[in-house]
This record gives sequence, structure tokens and C-alpha cells, in this order.
Amino acid sequence: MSTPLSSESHASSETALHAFMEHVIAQSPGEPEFHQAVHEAAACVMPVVMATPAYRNAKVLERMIVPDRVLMFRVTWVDDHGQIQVNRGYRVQMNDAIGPYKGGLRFHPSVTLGTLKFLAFEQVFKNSLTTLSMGGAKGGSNFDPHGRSDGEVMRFCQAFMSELYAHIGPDIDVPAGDIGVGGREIGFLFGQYKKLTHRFNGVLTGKGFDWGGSNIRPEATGYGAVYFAQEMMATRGQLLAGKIAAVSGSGNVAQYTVEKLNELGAKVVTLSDSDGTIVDMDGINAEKLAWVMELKNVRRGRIREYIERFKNATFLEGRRPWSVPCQLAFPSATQNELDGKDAKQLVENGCTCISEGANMPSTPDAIDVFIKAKVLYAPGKAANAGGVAVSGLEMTQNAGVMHWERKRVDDTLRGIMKSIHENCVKHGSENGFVNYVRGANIAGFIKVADAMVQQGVY
Ligand code: NDP
Ligand code: 2IT
Repeated sequence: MSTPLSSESHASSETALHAFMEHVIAQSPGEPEFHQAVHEAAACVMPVVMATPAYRNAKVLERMIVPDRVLMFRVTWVDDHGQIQVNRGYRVQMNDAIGPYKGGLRFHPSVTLGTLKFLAFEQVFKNSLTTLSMGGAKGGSNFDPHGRSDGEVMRFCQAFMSELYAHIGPDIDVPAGDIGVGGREIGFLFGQYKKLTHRFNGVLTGKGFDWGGSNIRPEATGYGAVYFAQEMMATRGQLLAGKIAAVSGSGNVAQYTVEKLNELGAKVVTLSDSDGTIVDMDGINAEKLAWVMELKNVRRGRIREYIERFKNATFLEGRRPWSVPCQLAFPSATQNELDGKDAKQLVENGCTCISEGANMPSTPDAIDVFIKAKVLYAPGKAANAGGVAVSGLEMTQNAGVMHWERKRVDDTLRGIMKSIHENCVKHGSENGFVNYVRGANIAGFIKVADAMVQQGVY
């Protein structure tokens, strides 16, 4: 079969991109999020591919959009009422050119194979940017942990791991958390892995500190997104201190984004979940954040409860935070949570810096608005890479059977975010403006593409 990027091709990048996307869509029908993620990356790297015969000859891009393998399985478990429940389980092992497969597990009712393919595809670029040796993967299930008891979550995790364990390992594939998978779930998954394999090793990251976890891993994604914003603002001689920030979501990433923003003197005025947004113009300070952490992580409640506890706050039912005036925005909930209209409103309200804690939270229209307005805009694969980076440091610590001090991990995380930023500037600068989307995609791509070329046809 002929492919759109054959070595004889003399087509322009734009024509090649069009043909390539037709090929992608035909090969993976019904996976719009995957098409969206591939289009964003391919639009950036196509000129590089067209100019590099070695990449074209090795069909690097055509290979990168097909997972190395996909595991799909049934997860059967018994709920608290004795009813049998059936869920779908997946692991998409996308690319291991530069290291063992690495990436999170998502438990959310919306999860489909297409969702996980988009996440695994982005993970390949992100992990490459971290400077560490990690390939890309993603997995998960359409299981919904909301409203489930600890016992139900445990039985689900055990059933999930009973299928997955044979395909993962510290030098094969190392899953971690994502939406719906935090410390509790990693604990249950790890317990079952040990039971089935008789091995105690670094097969998962995000583990409890006393059994192999790393300092700063819970904080890493949020802290990293803020460090990245700090780097971007510094290119324009600006600080985060004194700025107003809108944060979406109220889970792991959102919580530690707020913590670091507070530490650096910014004022966070929003948090959200799928029910709506709370707005607190007095700022969600450390004390209020501690209350939110207890609400979300211990009581597993809803963000609207915030306004009962903090009377000056308001709740925007069914709405996202982007209409609230701010200078900094940290989308930290889920994909496509910020559209073109939201982006216009943010820019009109004076927002000049958007650092994505979530994966692909901005729609293509929104990205266009940000790039045209020449605001500082960092895509998730760069801005939220701190989480997987510290997962990589957890793997390093596990291999050495040791723990690093908090400061050492935090300093290393900061250094990694700085180097990702530098790499984006190197590959994304155009006429004095840094296009971080282009920079992140090209920088992430080159390392993986070179490794694939060097490793031959496999
Ligand atoms: P959590 O499960 O801890 O929190 C998710 C938050 O996002 C919740 O507030 C949830 O609200 C909200 N949310 C989830 N789905 C939707 C939806 N469809 N619509 C509206 N709100 C939604 O997940 P994380 O904080 O870990 O993950 C958040 C984002 O960050 C995801 O995009 C994830 O891929 C990304 N990410 C996470 C990393 C990590 O280390 N954890 C690393 C890098 C990126 P509700 O309770 O109502 O569902
Ligand atoms: O999207 C992500 O980078 C994550 N959910 C974290 C993955 C990891 O392996 O730590």
C-alpha cells in the first residue's frame, strides 16, 4: 500500500499533511480525539519530516501513529450489593523507542480506546521532552470511581491488575495515575501485582512513600505547570507574584497548581469539577486549599460544597472558569475543556499566560486564538510533563533502592521544566515569538524519530 509520505514525495508540507490526515482518519475511524492530537503534532513536524530523508525513508511518522500494541480486556468484579459489574480495560503501548513504556491509567466513564490512543500518542512526545529515558503508553477503563466504596474500588483494581500484570514490569511498561487513579488506586493495583507475581519492584509510579514512592510525585504535575508558567513569564520580564489565576478541575493537578501559585504570590480565584465552577475573588489561600484537599481526597465530595463553607464565594452551575477575569490560566481538568469562545474571552479579559496541566484541554480553535493573540501558551505535553518526569525519578530511586530528599526531587523537577522550556524556545521561535506548540512537538519528535531510525525496521 502506498503511504502519503513516500520517499519520492515532493509534495509541500501542507499537501502532505492533508494526505497524511486522510490516511490517519481512514485507519482509525471513530477516534476524533486521536485525530485531533495527531493533527496538532503532524502539522508541526511535517516540515521537519519533509526535509529529512532519513525520517521519510524510515516511515517514522506513519509508524508513530500506530501503537506498538494495544491490550484490551474485560474487567469483571462484584459490587457491594453482590451484583456482577463488567467494565472494559485497556493498555495502549504506543512507542518504546527511547525507553520502557510509561504513562498513566485513567478510570472515567468516558474512556474509550480512542481517548487512550490520543493520550498515549501525546505521552510519547511528552516523555521525550522530559530528557529521561521513557517510551509512551496510556491505559485505563470506563469504570467510574465516583460514589463507589473503598471496597468496590479495591475489587475493581484487583480485577483490572489480574489482566494487566502479565504485560507490565519495571523495564517493560510502568503505569501510573491519571484521572480517577490516585494514591488509593495505585496502592490496590500494586498489592495485586505483588500477589500475582511475587515481585516487589518499581512496576508502578505514584506509590506510597513508605513502599517505594517518591517525594514530590503527588505535587509534581501541578508544581511543574507553574514552574513552566514562571519560565514563560520570565521571557517577558514578568513574575507570577501579584497575578490573578484561574484554575480548572479540583483533583490532583489542580490542587498542587494552587499550592505552588499561592507560594509564589499569585491569587487563585477559581476551581471546578464537572458540575461547575467556584469563584472566590478573595483567593483560595493555603487554609482554604487544605479544606478543598480534605473535601476532594478524603470525603470525595463535590466542589460546590466550597460555597457553603466560604460564604464570599459563588458557584457557576454547569460552567467552566474561563469567563472569570484573570492574567494566568491553568486548565487542569480534562481534554477539550476550553474552546475558541473561552479562549477569546480569556484574551479579551487580559489573560497573557496559559499553562496546561491537563492533556489537550484546549480545542484547536482555542489554540489558534492564543497563537494569533501572541500570548504565552504552553501545550500539556510540555507544561504538564513534570508529573511523568518525577515518575521517571521514582523509577531511578526504585532502581537504586533509595529515596531522595524532597529538595533534591523538587530541584530536579525545576531543572527539567526549565530544560523543556529551553527546548521549546529552541525549536519554536519565530520572529521573536515562541510558538510552544511547534517547539514542543518538534523537540519531542526528533529524539524519538532519531532513535527509531537508529534501531532499524522492527
Ligand atoms: P483527578 O481525577 O485527580 O481530577 C480530575 C478533575 O478534573 C476533577 O476535578 C474532575 O471533576 C475534573 N474532570 C474530569 N473529567 C471531567 C470532565 N469530563 N468534565 C469536567 N471536569 C472533569 O485527575 P488529575 O488531576 O490527575 O488529572 C487532571 C488532568 O491532568 C487530566 O487531563 C490528566 O490527564 C492530566 N495529567 C495528570 C497527571 C498526573 O500526574 N495526575 C500528569 C499529567 C497530566 P469530576 O470529579 O466532576 O469528574
Ligand atoms: O499524563 C501524564 O503524564 C500522567 N498521567 C502521568 C504519567 C506517569 O507515568 O506519571
